[in-house]
Amino acid sequence: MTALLTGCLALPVFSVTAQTATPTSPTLRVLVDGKPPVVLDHNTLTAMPLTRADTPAIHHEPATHWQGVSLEDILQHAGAPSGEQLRGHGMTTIVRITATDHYQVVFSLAELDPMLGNEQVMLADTQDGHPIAKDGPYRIVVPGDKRPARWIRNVTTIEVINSTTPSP
Ligand SMILES: Nc1nc2c(c(=O)[nH]1)N[C@H]1C(S)=C(S)[C@@H](COP(=O)(O)O)O[C@H]1N2
Ligand SMILES: [Mo]
Repeated sequence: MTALLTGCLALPVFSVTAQTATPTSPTLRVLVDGKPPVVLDHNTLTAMPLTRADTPAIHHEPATHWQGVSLEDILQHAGAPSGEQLRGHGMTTIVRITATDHYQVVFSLAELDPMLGNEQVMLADTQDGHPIAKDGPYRIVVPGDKRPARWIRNVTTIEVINSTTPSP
């Protein structure tokens, strides 16, 4: 019994020690094929142009005011091609986003490009004026989607990958 109690008491102490060792400023990795990896911290993101969106109540999500930065701005910051540079094989380039629970979603680079699809997709870091807590610190919000399945929570990594298949 004493051994059992000691075991139970020791566990929380161990996990507190482990938590203090993790970084306090969460970072986001942006990996663009052929470019050096970019790690974005909170300060870099807040220096980028602010975007806002108001989304109505859909699915389980309440009506919400979001603030953050546009995904397109993040991709350009990390060196992804855009505008006139985005052509040919670039039409099969995908943007794959991964979360802490390994949920993943993809967009095409062309659907996000301001000269092509110009679809508004944001990386939100505040929800109704507060930092996104358990679903954050970063969540993708696609105000134009009819169902929030691509509103991936707890984003950790954004990858820009060419998905061209070899010719037969
Ligand atoms: N990280 C992560 N984000 C996620 C999901 C998930 O499983 N993991 N589910 C998605 C789906 S399918 C929906 S409908 C919305 C809302 O999910 P909820 O209904 O569980 O809040 O979040 C999306 N974002
Ligand atoms: Mo869903």
